[in-house]
Amino acid sequence: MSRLVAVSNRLPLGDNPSGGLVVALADALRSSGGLWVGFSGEQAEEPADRLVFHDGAPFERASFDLTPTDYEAYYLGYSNSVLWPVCHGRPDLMHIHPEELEGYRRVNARIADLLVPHLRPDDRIWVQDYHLFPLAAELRSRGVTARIGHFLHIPFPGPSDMATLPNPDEMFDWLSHYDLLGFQAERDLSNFVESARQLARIEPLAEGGYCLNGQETRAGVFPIGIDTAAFIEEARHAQVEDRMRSLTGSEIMIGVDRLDYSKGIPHRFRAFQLLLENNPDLHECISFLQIAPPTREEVEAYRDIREETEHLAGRINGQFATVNWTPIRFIHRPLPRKVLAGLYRQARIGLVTPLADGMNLVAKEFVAAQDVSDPGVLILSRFAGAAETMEDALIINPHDTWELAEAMACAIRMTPNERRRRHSALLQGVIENDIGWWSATYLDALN
Ligand code: ADQ
Repeated sequence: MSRLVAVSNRLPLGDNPSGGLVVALADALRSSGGLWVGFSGEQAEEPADRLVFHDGAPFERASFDLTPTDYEAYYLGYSNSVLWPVCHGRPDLMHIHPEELEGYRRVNARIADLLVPHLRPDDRIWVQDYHLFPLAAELRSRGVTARIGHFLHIPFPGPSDMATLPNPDEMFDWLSHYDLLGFQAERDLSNFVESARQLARIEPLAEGGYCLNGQETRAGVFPIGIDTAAFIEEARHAQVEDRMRSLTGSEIMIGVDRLDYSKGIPHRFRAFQLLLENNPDLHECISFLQIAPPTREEVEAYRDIREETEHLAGRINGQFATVNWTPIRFIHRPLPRKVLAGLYRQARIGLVTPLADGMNLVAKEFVAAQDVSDPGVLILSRFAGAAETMEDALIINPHDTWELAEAMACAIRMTPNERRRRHSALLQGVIENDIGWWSATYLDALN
């Protein structure tokens, strides 16, 4: 079997890295004697001009540092202040700075320079996500002929959002150098084709093939999953922290997200407020636990969302709290996986209400963590990629506060039979399309 080379923005370091993508790639990398390359997370004024190799994993890992200027331009700038908002339908939050686009190009070119000496002609190279769109073009221009695939973890924009980028033409040129483009959902594949039809040159070929700007490529949908078996075990044995036990006096509704404007956290707070306004009988019977560690706080839009959510939670608690009951508990830090798994299992309702989301793994983790004899109910936004395959959730439009509040009430009152029927259908999908299935299916297609 030819060697797999994975490239992602961050290289998972530490002796025992966990997390879905790590598990998926680790399996595939281990069995092919593979190599994983990514950013170390360290900034240095004068980074080494070669990759630094790390021991401690059953495959090779190699990292590079970034200068503070490159980190700002490539990561905070073009990746997270241009591509992220545009791919999540928020071009109004985009900040275009030509020097940041230049930095994004420069970092991708540098990664190609660092990588080329370590490549073999029969490698399969798998590039992850929006930070690295130009990498295939950079590798090809250095003579690399190996197969190169890309997987996009976030949504692909439709033509009107795509047209707001400073460089839509260049984007399609970057994409055209991949042998395989992988998307999370059918929605993304059709956005890609429609955007390319309007903003570039694309002709369909046989079997998922396209001629994009004169280059042959293929595109397909590969919905990512979780390490379901491991998560089920984790939830079964979870020890919920003592200080969390006090919550169990009432039913718990849980939300778990990075604190990001795409996740629709204020929308769920407003719906919860409406639920409490319309259903005084539910006061003191239901608490909302929102776990949302801040991310990317150097970016202004992320500071704004933190302020907005804290303010809303404070207002709702002020309006409804009693001596015995705090309606919303808002935790701003990451929790260990096994604690999360236990909380999911205790919760009566899982709230996953993004305004846009590539897939959303929390929806799958919530389902995997439930006790099959008395499962909780998943409320899922139609704008999460997960909604395409998790039809037995209560599917809602997060912009419609009334509909969302109604779904919360319906979930609280749902009969055990109905909960079990929905959960068992959802669980089957989460088991069948797990993370191992995802990487195997993608790599099969790349082969
Ligand atoms: P994210 O935007 O990070 O991922 P998501 O898919 O929900 O979104 O994954 C988040 C992961 O972080 C989950 O495994 C979750 O358990 C964990 N997490 C979140 N909050 C946590 C907390 N407080 N403590 C501990 N862990 C926490 C991007 C895309 C998604 C896509 C994934 C994978 O935006 O749409 O599903 O990649 O492709």
